[in-house]
Amino acid sequence: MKIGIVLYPTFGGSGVVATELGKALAQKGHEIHFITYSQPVRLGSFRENIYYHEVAISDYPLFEYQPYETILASKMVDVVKYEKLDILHVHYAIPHASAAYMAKQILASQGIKIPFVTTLHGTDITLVGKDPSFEPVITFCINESDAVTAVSESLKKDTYTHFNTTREIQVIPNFIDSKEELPLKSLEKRRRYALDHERILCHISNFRKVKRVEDVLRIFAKVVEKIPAKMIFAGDGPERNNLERLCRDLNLCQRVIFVGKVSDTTHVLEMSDLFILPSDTESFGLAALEALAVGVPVISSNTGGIPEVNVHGETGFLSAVGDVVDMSNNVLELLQNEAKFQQFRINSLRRAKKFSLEKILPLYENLYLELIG
Ligand code: GMT
Repeated sequence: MKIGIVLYPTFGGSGVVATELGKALAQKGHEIHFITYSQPVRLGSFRENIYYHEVAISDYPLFEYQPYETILASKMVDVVKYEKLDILHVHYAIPHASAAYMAKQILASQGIKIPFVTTLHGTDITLVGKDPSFEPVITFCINESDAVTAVSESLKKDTYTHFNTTREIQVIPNFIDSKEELPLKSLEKRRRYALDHERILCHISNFRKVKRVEDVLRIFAKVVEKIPAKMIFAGDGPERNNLERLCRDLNLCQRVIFVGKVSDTTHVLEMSDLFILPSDTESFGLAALEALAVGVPVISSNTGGIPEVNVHGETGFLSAVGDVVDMSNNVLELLQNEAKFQQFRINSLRRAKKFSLEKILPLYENLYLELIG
């Protein structure tokens, strides 16, 4: 099949999922055309069957805000028409689904039929999408997409709660290239960040408010009262300054490392003992799945789709949002009981297999085939 994938090229989970999906489909012989405004971070260098079409934003002085959606829709029309695409798959509803709808109508007026799939990722529904300034357009696009998928049961439920739609939404969970065995922890790499007797906790995100990064630090502060440990923060975003300030206030700077944005999170995860994810809302928690896939148990909140990924008492622990005391106790419960910790590591690896690429990829392929007919 010739598939157009529209995505955000940044570090966000939806862009990562879309890029990895395209790469996996290309490896299976499909022709993939990524359409977005800059090279997706996870795309890497040249790959067979993969093409990238940049949506170039022109800077006309009349526009205080550049009409990205219009330029994107025009680009979609062009790519579908001249690359002879069979289907479009847009990740994150805003503004990709409405641009796809517009492109579809333009192409129909020229006698070209193209179905489009919209995958809902989370904040396009739970935070931004339900806002009255977006809601009518998102409702319309959900109803007009040829198929709609959501990355978790929880997100599907939220979509029905927040939008006036009864259309079918298929849950296709996010996926991971799962490993057979626990990776060996590289002592040499680890020693650059921690002493041998210290534990390493990590958090990876875009540091938006919804991630509650300050909770991560408060959990860590309680943990280091009891055991020697280091905290690695990977990623960057609007809350980083506040977080660094809190770090100084809590006198934790010697124990906390900010590595910034990393395109391959495995490097950080493989050095870590536990992953901390105390988010306010999370439709799935791709970062948690990435941790489980390298045998790193997860201490998280119990919000949204996280319980569909992290199993309480098996691959980590779940607590109410904001309950930093419970979360720090859970960290200590695992790190102070070596047998339990090792069992949780094995469970984590096993759990990640439920979301393996081999299981999830055919769900998308079958959906495309159904729509193309
Ligand atoms: O977490 C973010 O703010 C980024 C956002 C995105 O769309 O890039 O992530 C959402 O999609 C991910 C991939 O499906 C999910 O794993 C995240 O849980 C979801 N984020 C939220 O719901 C807050």
